[in-house]
Amino acid sequence: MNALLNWDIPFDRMERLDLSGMEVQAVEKEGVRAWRLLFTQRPRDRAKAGPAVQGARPWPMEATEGLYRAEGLPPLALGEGRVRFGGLTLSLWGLPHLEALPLLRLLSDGVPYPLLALRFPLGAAHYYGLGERTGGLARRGGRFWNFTMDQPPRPGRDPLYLASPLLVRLEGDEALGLLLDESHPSLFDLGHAHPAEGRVAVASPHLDFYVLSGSLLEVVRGLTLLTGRPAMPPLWALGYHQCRYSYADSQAVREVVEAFKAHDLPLEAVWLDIHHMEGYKVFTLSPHRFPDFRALSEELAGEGVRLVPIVDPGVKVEEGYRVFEEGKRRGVFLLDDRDELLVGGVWPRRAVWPDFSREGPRAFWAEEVRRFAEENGFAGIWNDMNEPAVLELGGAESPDKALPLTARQGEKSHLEARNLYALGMAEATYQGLAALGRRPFILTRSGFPGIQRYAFVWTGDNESRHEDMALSVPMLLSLGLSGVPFAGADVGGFGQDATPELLLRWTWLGALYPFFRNHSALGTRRQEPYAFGEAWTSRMREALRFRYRLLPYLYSLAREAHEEGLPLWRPLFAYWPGEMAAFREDEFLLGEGLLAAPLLHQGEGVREVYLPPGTWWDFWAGCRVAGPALEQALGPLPLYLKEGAAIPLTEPTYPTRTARWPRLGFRVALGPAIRGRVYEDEGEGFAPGAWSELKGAFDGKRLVLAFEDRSGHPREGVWAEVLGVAPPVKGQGVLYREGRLLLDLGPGEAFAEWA
Ligand code: MIG
Repeated sequence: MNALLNWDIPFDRMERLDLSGMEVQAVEKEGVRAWRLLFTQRPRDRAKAGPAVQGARPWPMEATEGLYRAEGLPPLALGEGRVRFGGLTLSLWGLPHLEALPLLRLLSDGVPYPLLALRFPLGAAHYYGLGERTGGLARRGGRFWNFTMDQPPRPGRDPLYLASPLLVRLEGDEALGLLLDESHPSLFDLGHAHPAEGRVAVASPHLDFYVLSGSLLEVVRGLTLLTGRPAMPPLWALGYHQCRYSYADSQAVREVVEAFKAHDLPLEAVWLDIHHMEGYKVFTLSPHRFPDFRALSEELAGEGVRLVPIVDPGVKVEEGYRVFEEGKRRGVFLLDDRDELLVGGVWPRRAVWPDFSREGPRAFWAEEVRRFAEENGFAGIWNDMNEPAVLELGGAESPDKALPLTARQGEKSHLEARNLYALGMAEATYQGLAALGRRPFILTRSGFPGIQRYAFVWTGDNESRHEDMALSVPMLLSLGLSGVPFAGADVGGFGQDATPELLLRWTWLGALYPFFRNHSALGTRRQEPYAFGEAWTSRMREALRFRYRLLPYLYSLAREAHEEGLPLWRPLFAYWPGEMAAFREDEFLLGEGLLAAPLLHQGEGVREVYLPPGTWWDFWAGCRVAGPALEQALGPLPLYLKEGAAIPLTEPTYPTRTARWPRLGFRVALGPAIRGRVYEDEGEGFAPGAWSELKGAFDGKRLVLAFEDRSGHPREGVWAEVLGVAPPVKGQGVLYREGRLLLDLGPGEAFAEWA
């Protein structure tokens, strides 16, 4: 373990700092406003920008006697050594420099950084965010590092692959976001050292942070605007993905594709893990394993199946290897503190790492990505080991699998730039893929706030256990609250052997993951959805087909994430912060209208479901439940529609083509006001799309629905479907069969009446 993460920060020996060095600014970005506070000790840091926040402009403000006001922003007070904003009162602390020195040597091999900290009473609030963590959604009582590390998500482990110095505080129905815009390693102690106090420490010469307030989802929306909106994914990214470490040759890839076809299972992409390379050289293909690569990729393209290769950042040191030679010539690689190429061991025994903090290396990488994807017909790129993870340094195991923190990255040390490594790599990869004229699709393991601008995130090396599946629920919720809406865990589990029961449950849960990919490790039992015989395969097929039925809804939520930064998965307390029972981590909302209560435990055939206040409709059975209530539910995936929700569905067809659904069916949950919408476009490229809207009302007797179709494309049919109602006595465009009421919205409007 690196000295850094063992390090007990001596908060008790810190001194309070004078706030006169603190600059306050109101900032605005696309309608979102926040306060920025910047504490600097060196004049040159006053012009500091980023690394996460981009494009926020100063907003007019007034300051009188420590009181800062700006239109549309709650006031901020600065005085008596404290900053007050909303319910939060912060003070600023520092470690006297002399005292800090020995510790700092430990921390960073002598890089002379002071240590700054914020302290605040925790009060009665709840705390969330901080990205990818194990242990659950609630952060109170814990201690969390931001230091990207190749560490699999096991209980008690921290930090993991992704760094996210972004905290959300919720008190009653008022939320507050605190974004520490510093890439240096930081620690968030939320009542671990002292039960009543929050402490944020950062080993940096400056302390730059933003605060904003609103409802929980408004705060998330604001934080994602400051750090950048999530990229709009191509439709196929939301379909089903099959991966394994590794499908190691053309034959293996063809077998998988054939098997999916033979079993009538949907498949968007087959993923190529590290064995596709020649000698672990990135941007190469093994001519022995894939002698006919172009033919393979064209053949697959004909079947609508894409290929996504892994691209690790470690570049093999080998004379004559173009990427290495050219990169060296252009000075793109990280240097050690003596200005020599920094060499370490990863899959290639000797490798060097591009410095993605600089523009030149990013442009170099973008060009490699573009060429590699174009020549081989790759649809997206998978970035792994981008913490970056290093297995060996100078003949020994490297501490925390990290590069030396004194390594040079342009003007910065690796200590300062490490947390941003994956962000820079994703930016370069995005540029490379965008040059092909399609919507880039990137999957990354590491990241920092802002990563959502370029990539989906997966939670790394979990294991085939029910506990790991259950853990994925709070992990994905937390990523969503931290601004990363597109995320998934390896379905079926990466390490260890999956059982068919586990795989089936996980495949149903995965059908709701923003990113749905089955992946498993070298040497584990095969776990493709057809791996356990026909009886299981047909049950897996149901889950996969359900995913495809849900695509119009998921795609519309993806658009909402892109436009507003809202996560696809939302905790119940985002809407019912006043309900104690809503603070749970085994249920979630997909969008606003669909509540999921997955079966997460081994052998579990029935589970208890908490339904928040209001009326809920069982998605499958159509019966109605009045909340708040505890319900018993049966598998495979208990789902409930919120009163008034209208969820766009389609018939499962695969592989996906465009995000225009000629046959569209809204599943409607009766309620006084009914609302639903669907976003449609090419599913690819950059041409504008359109939102079409369903609106309606139900007064207990009469249901009226109107559909405003703005898609501009021909439909074969638009229907609304209502379950669990008696046959109506009157209506227009209605059809009733076995408890199902169908309303034909083709003409634009329909109604039904009951006696
Ligand atoms: O464990 O490339 O998290 O998904 O299959 C070694 C091999 C490195 C870690 C990734 C995993 C991937 C594997 N990689």
